[in-house]
Amino acid sequence: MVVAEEIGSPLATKAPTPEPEGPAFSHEEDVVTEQVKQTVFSGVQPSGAMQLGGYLGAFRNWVALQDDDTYDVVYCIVDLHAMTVPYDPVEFHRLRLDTAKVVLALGIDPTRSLLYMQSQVPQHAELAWILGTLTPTGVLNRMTQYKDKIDKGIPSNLGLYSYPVLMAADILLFHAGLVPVGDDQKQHLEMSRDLAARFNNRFGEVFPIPEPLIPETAARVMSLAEPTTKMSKSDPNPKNRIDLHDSPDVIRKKVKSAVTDSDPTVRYDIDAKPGISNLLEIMSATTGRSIDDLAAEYETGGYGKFKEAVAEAIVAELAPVRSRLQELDDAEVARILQKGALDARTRAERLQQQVRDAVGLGRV
Ligand code: AQP
Repeated sequence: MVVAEEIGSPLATKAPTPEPEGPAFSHEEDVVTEQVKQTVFSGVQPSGAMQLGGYLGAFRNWVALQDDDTYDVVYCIVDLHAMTVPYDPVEFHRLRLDTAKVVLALGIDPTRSLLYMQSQVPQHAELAWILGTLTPTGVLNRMTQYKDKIDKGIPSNLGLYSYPVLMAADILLFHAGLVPVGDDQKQHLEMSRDLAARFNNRFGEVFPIPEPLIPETAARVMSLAEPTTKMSKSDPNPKNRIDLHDSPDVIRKKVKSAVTDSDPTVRYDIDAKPGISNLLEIMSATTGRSIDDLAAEYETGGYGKFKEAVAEAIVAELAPVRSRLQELDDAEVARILQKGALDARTRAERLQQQVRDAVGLGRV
């Protein structure tokens, strides 16, 4: 994981100076430019309404990296991943568009970021197949997210089992060197690094070894009602999370009912006070103030006053996203995605040809 100075977001940790990795391709004109930028890749599943955990763990960094012109940024709605758990096709269609809309409302600007839908770029699936031939099943058997989902009763299937291989393909397809993600994706990222190295060892240097970019604060935001489990958009209880669509009043109600403990002191102690520690992390990430500073201010004032302050910090942080969401219309979002898919396919095809040549699948 890379850690260095800030890059615009109070959460962001920064990669070392980007290393040249060959020419960068402009996704707008499909021409080779002289500029050498490090590629950033990240994705979000359209598996539910986007939530505060993903926002603090990953999406704020998406925007910070876009706004830093040292980087060439590629963001993807990873809809193929979302098909690995049971879903309703009609609802899924709506969620795919809604997820893209929220990504745009976060501040992702399609003139500066390549934004597209994974299923519209078939090279993702092709590279996943090739990487799958390099993946020992023993490695997949150790993936905790797969085991957690099976333990929750999600039916096992090959797609869910090989999810991290497709994720590695997503990252490596555009030769990404930096991947902004939350802490829950650490193990999958490690596997992407391993697969890049295996590929390079076997077929020659093609892929950079990607680094995760994980924030120091709020890297794993916990559920409000069950603070020992991760806040998740597919959690069936909506009170467990703050959705990025939630109104200020709903946010206030959810924070007010967040589970805490019976000792009314506000202090950071993950084991003894997981609920309060989670709220402290959220407030620190949304205000930019340190946890120690916040704990000192709210230590003796009671939980009610502290929760009110946490809710107001979240409301203020999400206000710009909320107002941009109201301005975007579906037709404009669809147009952006169509253009993004076209640019992504062109760029992916060029890079994927290097992979085909390396593995012996070159043109005949
Ligand atoms: N609670 C969280 N804290 C910090 N980061 C988080 N992320 C998700 N939840 C938290 C990060 O958000 C990015 C997008 O994640 P995703 O939607 O593609 O998949 P996920 O990690 O599986 O997120 P969810 O909300 O838990 O989705 P479901 O419920 O569908 O499994 C990732 O970078 C993730 O780390």
